[in-house]
Amino acid sequence: MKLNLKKKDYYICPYCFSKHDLNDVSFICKNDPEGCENAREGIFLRSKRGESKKEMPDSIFCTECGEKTNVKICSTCHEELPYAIGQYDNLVFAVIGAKEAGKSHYIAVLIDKIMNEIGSAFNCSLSAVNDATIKRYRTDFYDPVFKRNELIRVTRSAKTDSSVKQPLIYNLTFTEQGMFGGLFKGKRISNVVTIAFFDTAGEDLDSEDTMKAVNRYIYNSSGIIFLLDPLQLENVREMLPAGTPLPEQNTEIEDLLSRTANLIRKANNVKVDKLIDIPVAVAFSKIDAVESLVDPSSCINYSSKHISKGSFDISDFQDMNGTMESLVRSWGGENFANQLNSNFKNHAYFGITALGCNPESSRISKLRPHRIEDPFLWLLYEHKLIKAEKRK
Ligand SMILES: Nc1nc2c(ncn2[C@@H]2O[C@H](COP(=O)(O)OP(=O)(O)OP(=O)(O)O)[C@@H](O)[C@H]2O)c(=O)[nH]1
Ligand SMILES: [Mg+2]
Ligand SMILES: [Zn+2]
Ligand SMILES: [Zn+2]
Repeated sequence: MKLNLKKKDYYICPYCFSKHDLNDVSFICKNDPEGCENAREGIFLRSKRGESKKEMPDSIFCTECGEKTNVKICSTCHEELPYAIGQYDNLVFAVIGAKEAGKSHYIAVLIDKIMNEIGSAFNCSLSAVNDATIKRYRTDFYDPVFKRNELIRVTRSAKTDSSVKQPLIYNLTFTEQGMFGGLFKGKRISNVVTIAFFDTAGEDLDSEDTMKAVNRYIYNSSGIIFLLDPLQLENVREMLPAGTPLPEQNTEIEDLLSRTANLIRKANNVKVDKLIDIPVAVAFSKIDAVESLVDPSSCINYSSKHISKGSFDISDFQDMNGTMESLVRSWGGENFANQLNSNFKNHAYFGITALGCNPESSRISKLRPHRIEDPFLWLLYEHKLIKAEKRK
């Protein structure tokens, strides 16, 4: 199967998540500031009007010094755009979930997994587009979990902590082996996808009129990973053995889902009788904590084979999706499942755990992530970025 990717005719800025026509881009001159006033003052250079909206200009000539510049910036927030923007695809995967659903730990472990295992299995590599991403991933995500075996602290509201507003931005570069007996020597780049992860604070999702960037992050996304803590489900709380430590109950899961759906409908003008076409991966986090409620022979307990096969394993995916959906319904999530059906065209259920253990007093005793890659790989598969293994 040839993977065929149709380039979009717009781009989403991975910093402010605004949507732009491809020609709606600015540049800055990177010439020696001594010799050019535009470079010295950081003047934004606009590309010529009248160009096709479907074409992003590669470069322009500085109006002051005449040098060519290819340093693109977003014309809304003026952040420097990743080099691949406009040439290839750019995707924003939104990770959302209520307070304490497990978003920060999920992102911490997923990025590591993509860098170390998904990369070699799927011929791709993940690289941060800027130093801010490298630094923030290290300090806020990697170091606590992998180096110090500590829990990540609660994500503070972006209203009080501005570093939260800085998304983690990566280029996922896919390479292909040379074909036709060495016509292309070695590997060549077949696609570059810019992926932004924005670790929101659960509390920023608690009201519909939350900050604009969070809203744009959701309604302009190309895929949503909706994390749910099974320990928030009423039936699960009752079924677990007495004495099991339970988190405080917070936002009802179907409230967050309906707010998300309403937000997307309003912003993208999707009528109530139409379904939203952003794929939604509903991922039950902390699946380790409900192990006693899951049949030991269930696929949930086995590792997925996507990575070892180097392709998306459809039969495993279908087993997981079906098993998880019926569990959700039997755990009292009937209404949630129905709402998901009546709002989103394309959705699937997953069961994952970032930690694989119940942390004791802020320490991660043994880090054992399980099935953490499944929802992400499903979204890549839905975007035709990776191939599937057919059901036999
Ligand atoms: N058993 C188990 N507990 C987990 C797992 N992941 C997270 N937790 C627990 O859930 C708590 C919240 O996880 P976070 O990743 O901080 O949740 P969040 O969604 O980022 O929360 P906010 O930042 O408040 O929105 C952690 O402090 C852990 O106690 C997991 O895989 N298994
Ligand atoms: Mg968090
Ligand atoms: Zn210049
Ligand atoms: Zn921007």
